[in-house]
Amino acid sequence: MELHFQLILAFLLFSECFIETKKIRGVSMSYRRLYRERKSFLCMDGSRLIPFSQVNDDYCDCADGSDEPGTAACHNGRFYCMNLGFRPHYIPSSRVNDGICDCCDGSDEFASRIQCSNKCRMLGQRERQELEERMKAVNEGLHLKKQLIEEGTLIWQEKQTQLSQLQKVSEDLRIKVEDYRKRKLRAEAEKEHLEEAIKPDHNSVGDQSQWLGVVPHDSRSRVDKDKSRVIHGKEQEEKTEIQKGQNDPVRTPPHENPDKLPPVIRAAQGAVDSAVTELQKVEEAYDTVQMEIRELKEKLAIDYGPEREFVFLLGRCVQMAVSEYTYMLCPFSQVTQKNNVGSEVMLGKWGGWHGPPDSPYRQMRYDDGEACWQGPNRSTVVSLVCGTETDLKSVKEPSKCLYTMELQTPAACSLNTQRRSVHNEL
Ligand code: MAN
Repeated sequence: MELHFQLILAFLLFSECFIETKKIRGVSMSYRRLYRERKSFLCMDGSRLIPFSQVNDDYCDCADGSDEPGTAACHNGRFYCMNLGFRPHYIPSSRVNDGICDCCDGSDEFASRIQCSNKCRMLGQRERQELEERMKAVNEGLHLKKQLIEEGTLIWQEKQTQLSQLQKVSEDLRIKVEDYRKRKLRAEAEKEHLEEAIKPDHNSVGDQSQWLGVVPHDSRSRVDKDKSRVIHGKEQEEKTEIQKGQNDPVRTPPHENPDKLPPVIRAAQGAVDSAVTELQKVEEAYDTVQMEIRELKEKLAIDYGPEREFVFLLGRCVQMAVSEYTYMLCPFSQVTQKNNVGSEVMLGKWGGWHGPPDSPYRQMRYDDGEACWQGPNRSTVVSLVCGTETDLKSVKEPSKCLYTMELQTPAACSLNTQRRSVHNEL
């Protein structure tokens, strides 16, 4: 009799347990208290109060599907996989008992034709191992980042020194340019003066258009009308030639025909020419230095991160081959795409940081690339991820002429990366 009683008690306890399990299947611990009420159940959206027996009875009573967490009855229901040893998560309750194991603990297939083995432990172990490796990589990345910051500081100082040197050179060249301009003006004035001095005497009769011939540089003051008549021999012939030329209606002006100029004018012209050449040279040098200063200032004005951890990327390029193209990213400069016959297309010029407001350095933007046929101008967004190497990880063209790249670099590692990794896991 006593045994009989004990059997009945055991059966009742088992049934109770079974009912409890059935009722609360597919519900997370935090929501379980809402399903403890035995008499009635209030739909989670508060829309209906139903008898508790209608919970998980395979009929959808609540509009939000909350009465059927453990069956596929509601189209919008969700089933909670506890996945002990791995990560708990929700699946749409339509997947319950559909013959596919969705929860790693197999709990979604409790009345299914298939048997799901519990893979949670194995998945958890694998994930923990991956996490450990990732954490190791982040730590190594953080260590490398320190070196990159030091490298960047040196590069930055070098650039600053370069700038002040260039500014000094530029100032010297500016003085030189002024000096050479004066030299040129002097040479021109001297030549003009000489030309004036030996110009044919238009007032004198007979000798009207004669050049006055060889006049020593320092004796030009002595040149006068009288001397213009004292011309002999070869010189006389020369002047006659010039005379002829001057009377010719389409004659070449004397300064464009240097061979026919009097030697003194020729010498003066030579002085002007060399002053012009010298001036051009220093002006060119000055312009080049100005351009270099402008470029350097532009580079120094770029934001290289809070610790200038990205300075080291200046002047470096990384590339990756994807199908028939080779993509090249030159940070803070441009992105290009070369096809297999060697023609190159520009996919964007440095356009600034593009990450979300709380972490702007997570993305770079390169805009205004070459025009795309029936599409926008090409542009590229580069996402920076923490890694122990500085290299491209992926290149994609998710929509026509809009490219995305993943650049891994220790410079992108931060304690936040570390926290994010942990947070995303278990
Ligand atoms: C080239 C490449 C492609 C791009 C097409 C658009 O083939 O730049 O990436 O999609 O042009 O016409």
